[in-house]
Amino acid sequence: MANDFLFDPDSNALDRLDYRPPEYLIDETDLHFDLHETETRVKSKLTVRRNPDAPEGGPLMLNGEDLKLVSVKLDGKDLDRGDFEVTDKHLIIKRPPEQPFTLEIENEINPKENTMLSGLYIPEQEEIFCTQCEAQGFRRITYYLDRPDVLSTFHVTVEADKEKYPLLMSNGNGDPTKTTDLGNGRHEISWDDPHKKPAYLFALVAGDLPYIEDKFVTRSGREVELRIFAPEGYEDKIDWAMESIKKSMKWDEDTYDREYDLDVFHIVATTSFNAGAMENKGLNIFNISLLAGDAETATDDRLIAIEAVIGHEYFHNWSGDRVTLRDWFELTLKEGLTVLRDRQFTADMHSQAIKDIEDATDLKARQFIEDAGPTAHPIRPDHVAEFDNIYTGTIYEKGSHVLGMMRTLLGTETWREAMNEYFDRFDGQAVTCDDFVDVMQEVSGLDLSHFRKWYSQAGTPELSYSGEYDAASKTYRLTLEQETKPTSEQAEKEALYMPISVGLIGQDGKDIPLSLKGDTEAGPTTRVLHLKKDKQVFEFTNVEGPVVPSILRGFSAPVKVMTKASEDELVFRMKHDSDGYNRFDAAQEYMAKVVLDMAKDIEAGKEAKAPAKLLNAVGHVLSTDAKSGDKAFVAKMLELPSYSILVQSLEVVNPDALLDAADKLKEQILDAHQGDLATIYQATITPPGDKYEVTPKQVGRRALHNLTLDYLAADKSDEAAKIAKLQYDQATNMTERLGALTALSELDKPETQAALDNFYDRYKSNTNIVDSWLGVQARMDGGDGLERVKKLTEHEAFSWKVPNKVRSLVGAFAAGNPRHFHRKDGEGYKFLADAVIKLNTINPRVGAGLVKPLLEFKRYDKDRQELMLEQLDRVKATPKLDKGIRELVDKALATRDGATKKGNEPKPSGGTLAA
Ligand code: B3K
Ligand code: ZN
Repeated sequence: MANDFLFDPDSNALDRLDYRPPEYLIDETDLHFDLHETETRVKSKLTVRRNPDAPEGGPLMLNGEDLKLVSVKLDGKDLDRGDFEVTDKHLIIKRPPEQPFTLEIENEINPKENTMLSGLYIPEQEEIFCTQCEAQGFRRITYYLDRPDVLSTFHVTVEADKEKYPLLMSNGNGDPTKTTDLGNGRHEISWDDPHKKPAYLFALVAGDLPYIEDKFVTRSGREVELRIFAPEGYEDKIDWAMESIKKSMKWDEDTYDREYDLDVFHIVATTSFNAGAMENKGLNIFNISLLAGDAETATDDRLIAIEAVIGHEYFHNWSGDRVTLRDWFELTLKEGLTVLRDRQFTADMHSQAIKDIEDATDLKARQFIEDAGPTAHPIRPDHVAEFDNIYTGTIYEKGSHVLGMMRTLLGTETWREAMNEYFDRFDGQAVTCDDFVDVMQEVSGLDLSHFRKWYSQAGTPELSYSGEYDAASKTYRLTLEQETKPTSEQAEKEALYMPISVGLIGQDGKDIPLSLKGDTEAGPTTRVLHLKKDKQVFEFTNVEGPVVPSILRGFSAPVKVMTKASEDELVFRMKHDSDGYNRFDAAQEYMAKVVLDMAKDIEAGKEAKAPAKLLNAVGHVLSTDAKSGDKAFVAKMLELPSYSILVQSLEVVNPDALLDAADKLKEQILDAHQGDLATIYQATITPPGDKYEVTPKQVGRRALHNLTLDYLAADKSDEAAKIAKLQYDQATNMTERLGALTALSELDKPETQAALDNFYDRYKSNTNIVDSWLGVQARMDGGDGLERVKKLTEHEAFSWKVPNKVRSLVGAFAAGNPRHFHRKDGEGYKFLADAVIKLNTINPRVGAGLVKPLLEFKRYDKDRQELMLEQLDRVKATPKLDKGIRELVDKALATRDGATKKGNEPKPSGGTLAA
């Protein structure tokens, strides 16, 4: 099939290695939109020529889906019926001329009925037109070569009703208010984008949207008009977004030498959007949840996320737009890289240690699960049926960590130099991950051939270590071992090349300077070891006494540490590790061990008690760090490991026992440290008159305040409900108010429902806050959780057509309420399957995202497995099942009878801490 990847008829998947360059190129794309809600007319005029690099010259197969073709002309003449063919996927021009030609196509679309929110659509309850074209939405607008390696210059004219749609926008330079009146109640405007781009970066917006304006002057002096548009009622909540865009522009100049390249930068927010946001050239479109927010209406975490996503989409202007990708298999080229850039940005704006902790925790909770399950894929996958299915933790987050390792290997300065070379060399081109690594290799002079294996091998490498101290020779031999278990579609694994950052902590709690055998002088106290083989030994010299190893500092590689350190060692590292991430990790590891042990006791009908050693270690954090230290860090140290992390260490998960164990641990920590927790809670109250700021100091204070409240509420006492209610009533910001509401939601008290009702009444006009309200209730542990969620699907605040609502309620329930989702009667599973089946016709992209918790059936007992499989079978039997949902369900069902996952065997650490 010309112009398309080949289909494998058996798997219905596309193959990366079947890539062929396009046979035709489109130099100019002239689009005219005559916007009408149910009948929009699209006229396109394409300047087409044969691709000299692929001179086969077969038929021209333009992609098109859900389009009504009106006419097609070649070089100004109507094409004869016999010269073209229309299928449900293509418009085929059978015998295109050898010489360049123009193709004029007219077609009709129905934006109002477009509930898939892909292509041109009218969002539910909004009177605007907007678009989403990545990955393959442009073909739902008009017939086109809808592939990222066809780059074209776009000229776009938009015509619409003048009253209803005063602002008309597309990519490029211009002022959306300066339209031409057409005299018949309609008006129009033209947009020219000087930068060639693939169709997935096309955007169009029309509507009557309030906006704010500002300016940014780039470092070479270009003045850029910044405008942010939001639905009515949100225009006073986008100042933080405006600050964020200015910070992003400056940061990318300072850190990556990247300057903005148009005279305007527009951002539009909508309430119905499949993704978080989209990096369309010069016209980013955002999900309202990641754009609107201020102190009163968004939490600290949300504001930092808004800043990060604004940064992310802006950074795509270079890593994605100016240098784009050859095909969708290469998605991590732009996404992994842009996530790495936004992670650096957030760390620079706030705190490196907290960012390291959050990113590592997120990777473990989401991506490690993916790697261990039926949809495991490498960061550059080889077979994909639905490209929208690969917007995953693997391609985004793991991809960013792979690049982070490359940066570690190159060093900061060489990385910057190599990145500049990458952007310069490939500006205006569609390239691959191999092109990227070639540049890194060339500029650094390093041999990265082995490192490239990260792009093709799926699965989480498991890292083990053991140390041996020899007092006579004062040497410490550290053995590092790696192993990657087979993943669902890849049995054979090889050793990977990874930087392992280590330190050795002396008995006095201080890091020792590290010299490796052969060094002439003592090195720094943290060193990066290059692990390339299954097993390697590193010998440290001049080690004066026993040490405790601190391995994988700063989470230097996206791997799972398998070695189980002794409890004494964990406590020691909780107190002394100079690496923030590893100190936190020691606390997590210890708490995870305790929760898992307690869960076993609960299952065995025994009393579940946390060891005094852990309670004392927590006490140490509370009494020492909370007073002197960084509050954000203390809050992290006290966070219990999440359910999705805990399940990864279990052969068979018993959700109730696990959740009860975590509750009990919290209660016992409260019991042991009520005084300290209450003191810290009081000490972290916002001082009267304090001006709200998103600074590490304030954010840390509020995080610790909410966390201590959460502990204080662990005994479910009336007293705790009173404290939470008081915090709820007196809160001056959303962080504290939502923290209080969450604490109340975990208590079954009269205050609980009262606060929930009050919260809804107070904020019902703010769609984002209503999402938080749905989310809190979706996760509630007490009462009949499923019944509550079912009822909420009938609430005026809920709509199946709005992705944010579905995710906040149904998605949060399935992924964040294990007790009720995993009900023994299978009703939780049935509810989710019903939702997926419903969404199959409304918005299958959202349905595919929702189905994932069911794919995890292997982690549960036989009875639950059967119930989950029954629902997967039901989804599979849905008539006209979307190919994206089918791909995921098929992958899971293919592992139905396979062997169950191997348990993770703990290994001793070989730390030499004297007891
Ligand atoms: N590139 C978009 C995601 C598009 C999602 C398509 N299913 C946002 C981002 O990663 O920046
Ligand atoms: Zn992105």
